[in-house]
Amino acid sequence: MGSSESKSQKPSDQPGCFNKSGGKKFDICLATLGLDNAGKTSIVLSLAKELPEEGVLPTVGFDSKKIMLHGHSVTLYDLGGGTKIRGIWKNYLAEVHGIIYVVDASDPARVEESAKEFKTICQNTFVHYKPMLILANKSDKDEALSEYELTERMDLEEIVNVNHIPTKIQASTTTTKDHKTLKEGMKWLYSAIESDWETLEERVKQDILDTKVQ
Ligand SMILES: Nc1nc2c(ncn2[C@@H]2O[C@H](COP(=O)(O)OP(=O)(O)OP(=O)(O)O)[C@@H](O)[C@H]2O)c(=O)[nH]1
Ligand SMILES: [Mg+2]
Repeated sequence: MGSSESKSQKPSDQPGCFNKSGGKKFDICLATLGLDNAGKTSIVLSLAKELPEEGVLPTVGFDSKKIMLHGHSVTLYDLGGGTKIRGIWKNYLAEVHGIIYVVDASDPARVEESAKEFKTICQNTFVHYKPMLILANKSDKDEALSEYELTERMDLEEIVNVNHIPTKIQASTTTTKDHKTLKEGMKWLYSAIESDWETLEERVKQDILDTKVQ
């Protein structure tokens, strides 16, 4: 199945919904960013339990998927990472509560390029104070850099600290059936968003208004 088949969906803004545990239901919106071939679509489809065995096609533009996480609705924006598409990333930053930044850890030759795009994203004011999960993807490959190596090579700590971005880096792979590493990363991202929900929700509403007056 090609990634272009999934339909675009925007988060619902219906108030007053409750999850199974009786708590208020969040409509979380996340953007998945990173260079082409990093594994973004594979990750989104893995989380949606829809990863086809035959693999995925490069994303041309924008796709999205809706999943349930801890009883909350999560819309995952899957943005193409090709050089001609990266320019659209910034158009989605205002409306997201958090970001998943995917790096192909098995491709050291492109780490510098990924670090450059990462820095540009982090410097965008719509991203400041929003939780960011960095996935060091393709960790199943022998040549994959470790979380520590990527942190050093991409100067991650300095960039996220300067821009006030709560961050976790997690080695991940879409090749295991249980998707344990992805679930671990998402657990952290969900907790970070949940613990700051009221502020993030207000912030996103304001950021969306700000984009309209710009
Ligand atoms: N070995 C391995 N390969 C992976 C993994 N995740 C994705 N891939 C492969 O990497 C290639 C690119 O994956 P995509 O999910 O299309 O990458 P993308 O980041 O969405 O790329 P664009 O849509 O072009 O931006 C595909 O051949 C995937 O099968 C992983 O964890 N391990
Ligand atoms: Mg893709």
